[in-house]
Amino acid sequence: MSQGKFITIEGTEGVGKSTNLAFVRDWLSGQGREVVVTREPGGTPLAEEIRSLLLTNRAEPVSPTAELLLIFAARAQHLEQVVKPALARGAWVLCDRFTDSTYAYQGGGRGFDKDRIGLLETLVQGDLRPDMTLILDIDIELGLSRARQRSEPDRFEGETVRFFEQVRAAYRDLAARAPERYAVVDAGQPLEAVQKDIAKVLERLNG
Ligand code: T5A
Repeated sequence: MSQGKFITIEGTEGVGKSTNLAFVRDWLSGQGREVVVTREPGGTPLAEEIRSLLLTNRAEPVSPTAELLLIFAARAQHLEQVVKPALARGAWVLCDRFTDSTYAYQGGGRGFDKDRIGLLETLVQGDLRPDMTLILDIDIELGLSRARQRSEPDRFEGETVRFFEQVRAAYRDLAARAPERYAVVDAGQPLEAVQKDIAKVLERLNG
């Protein structure tokens, strides 16, 4: 049985990850793949509890180091319980956010040094990295307005536009450094055009 592929979808708030995740899942299933859809932080009962700790608005300031460690604690659980077993049995894993979010939000947004994040990445993941990462890119104000129409802001969505500009710049930097792994799609377009572009990227992956 060959190992499955690990695909991640990334982007700033309200960029359309959930909407397009369903499109990618259906596209891959249509190719006869077993697809496991999951998300970070989360994906297992314990990791979902950590997610809610991270996203809940609270009066107590959250230490950026505590935030970073909680994210990697959830990731360790998710990898062992869901991602690795699925890949090992030949399924394709489609994950809403992964470690690129950590480089973008905790690195770009909070200012954590990339090398420190890299140490935790190696500790938790060993050499496991996504085979392909789709970055949905959007004007920050447009994404936030879409996200806010849908629900009340969580702890991250309450951050400043400047914070999200840094997150967006960090994603672009990741993509520029390893163009073979990343595909950046303009998510400010109408949904049909976004999905047309995503399908082109998936065709490449399939071939
Ligand atoms: N986080 C996470 C870290 O800081 N570090 C980490 O390592 C990790 C893993 C998780 C938070 O955790 C942080 C980052 C995040 O703040 P999340 O729920 O994964 O949060 O992320 P959000 O960005 O908050 O996800 P959302 O569910 O809010 O946004 P989506 O999934 O990007 O957007 P979606 O698909 O729900 O779309 C938003 C709205 O826009 C519409 C949709 O219908 C929907 O109403 N829409 C469009 N409208 C017009 N044109 C299009 N092209 C559209 N596409 C979607």
